Amino acid sequence: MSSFTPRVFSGMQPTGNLHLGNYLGAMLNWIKLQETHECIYCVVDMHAITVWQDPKELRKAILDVTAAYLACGLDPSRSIIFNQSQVPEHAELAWIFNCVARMGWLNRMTQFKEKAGKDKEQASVGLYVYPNLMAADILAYKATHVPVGEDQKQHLELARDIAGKFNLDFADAIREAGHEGDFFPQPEPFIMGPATRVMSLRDGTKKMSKSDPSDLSRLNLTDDADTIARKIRKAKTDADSLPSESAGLKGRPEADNLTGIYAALAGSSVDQVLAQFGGGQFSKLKDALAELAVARLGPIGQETKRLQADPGHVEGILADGSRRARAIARPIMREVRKIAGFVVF
Ligand code: AQP
Repeated sequence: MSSFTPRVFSGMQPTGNLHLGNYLGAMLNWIKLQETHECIYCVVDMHAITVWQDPKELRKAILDVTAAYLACGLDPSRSIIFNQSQVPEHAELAWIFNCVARMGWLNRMTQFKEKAGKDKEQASVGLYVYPNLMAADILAYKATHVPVGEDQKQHLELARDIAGKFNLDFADAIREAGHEGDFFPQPEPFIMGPATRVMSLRDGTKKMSKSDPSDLSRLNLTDDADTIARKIRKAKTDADSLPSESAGLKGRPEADNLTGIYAALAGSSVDQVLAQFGGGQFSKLKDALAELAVARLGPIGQETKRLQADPGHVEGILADGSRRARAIARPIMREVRKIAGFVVF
């Protein structure tokens, strides 16, 4: 049994509009966890600059993502909502973790390989050490649970390795500082629901992503009804009819993706969706999916736009959240400094 108080932490990058992948892979679980856990939700602006961001656009994107958080149902009276750069303990702990994590561990990270592409020499150093900052985001709050999409599983495993190595390397210092047992928890990933990896609407083998150059590849949470319906109509499919059981989705990434999306939006299972649409043409599923997506995402888009028109309100929520987040992170970081052997006044 862990002796750590359960605490949830997660974040999204302000690198563009939130999309259906962010919503189904992470946000739906964030919303649910507010009912049962203390939750801290961050707009990870320092992660965003690991690839170039125009400062003016970044500023707007931070407020837009916050507006989307609120429109989806995150409640600032229950959860802490803030932007990462307002709590300097994230960067400070990340430096300690840069010195704990091993090059060999980071060299295995597939997201760096994908994002850096062929020209690794030109990638920022920040992109390479991104997982160390992510470990610091979580552990600056001693968070125990991290709801994320499937793509973040490897980074979470690294965060666990970093926590473990810190606890081991500094075991004596942790004890001498008066802490019983481990200093950091081993954060658990929460990867839940029928759509933990939503794929591009144009290519069922590629993750739906903010940075895909084709807007047709994703449903943005701010798309209007016509755009949502058009994108679903144009979504790539294969030539066969839909199978009646989930085993029949093997090797059919587009069919798998569309049924998973439908199940997640309807709050049902893939088997239930196939019981309804199996044996039929894709067009039937697409019509129903367009209707469902408009019903679910339309109100979120409208509320996001309403909040975007009131940046003062959104900034106030971030300012308040940053104060509350810092009140938790500051004493934890002070202990880390002592444990590391720094002279602390
Ligand atoms: N396609 C996806 N399916 C399921 N979950 C997803 N997530 C992202 N894409 C999918 C989850 O959303 C959370 C926030 O992600 P992020 O914005 O911090 O980073 P990302 O994974 O890099 O998102 P993108 O859209 O792919 O951005 P770009 O294009 O900038 O790289 C995470 O929990 C993630 O798992």
